[in-house]
Amino acid sequence: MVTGATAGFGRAIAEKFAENGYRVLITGRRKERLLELEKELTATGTEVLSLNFDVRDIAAVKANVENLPSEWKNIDILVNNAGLAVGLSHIDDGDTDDWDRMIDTNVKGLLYVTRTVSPLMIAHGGGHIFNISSIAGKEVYENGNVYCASKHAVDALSKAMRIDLLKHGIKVTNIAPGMAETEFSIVRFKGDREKADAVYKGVKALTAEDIAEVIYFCATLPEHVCINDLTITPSQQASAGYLNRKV
Ligand code: NDP
Ligand code: 8X3
Repeated sequence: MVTGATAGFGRAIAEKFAENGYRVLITGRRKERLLELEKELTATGTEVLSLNFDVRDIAAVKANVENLPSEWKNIDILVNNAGLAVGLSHIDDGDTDDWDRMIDTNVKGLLYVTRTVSPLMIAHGGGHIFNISSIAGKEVYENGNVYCASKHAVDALSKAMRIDLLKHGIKVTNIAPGMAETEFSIVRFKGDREKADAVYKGVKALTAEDIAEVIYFCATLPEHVCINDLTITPSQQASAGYLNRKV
């Protein structure tokens, strides 16, 4: 099960697992994109189920997961990927609606999905949860305040989940990507493509496929091996603020 599979990492992760013969359950808010991906993946011969809901809506999360057909309830891998950054401003100047969107999606949405899916994993004797945090969950940078706080929360929740779910045989892997070119910056800059493109100027950024590759690797290691935490950056990035741009 991959949340936020209509774009970026989520889409690439769904494609990677589908091409390797996994049944995939994809979610997102944009129904047309979900149906388009469902069609694409189904054509490869894999079984796909798409669920159209907003992770911020606990009633919708519950209704969708609890009403899964029984043959889809044995979720063994959950990728908590749905998330976003909205806005980039100093704390004294931030838009509180943007803050709500980030906290509600990145933290509360991830919690709602985990709260609903983890009992299904426990019932089936184990599983593997991937939480997509960020380099922003390891460091903070100017203007990143609330987004960084939300991703630090994901980092903390990965550690907490690993402890709480240990006895149930559920592995938890925290993934902390650096700069990756997806729709992320377009969303952060509210549709301003010029600003979004400038983020990646002179850098060969990570691709969604790079992240999918890493997650697939972690998910297919032997049962007794759990990668707890991975920070992944482009070779031209040393930390959130240090980039060797070649322009
Ligand atoms: P994209 O904008 O390309 O994709 C984001 C996905 O999240 C979309 O499928 C979107 O689907 C989904 N999503 C957003 N809000 C919600 C919601 N409320 N309910 C359900 N789905 C939602 O960005 P990325 O692929 O880059 O981002 C994926 C994750 O990776 C995020 O958590 C992001 O914070 C994190 N990340 C990204 C990095 C980057 O540089 N790109 C680096 C580090 C971490 P829809 O709009 O259809 O609902
Ligand atoms: C996205 C990476 O550096 O823009 O999480 O916060 S960054």
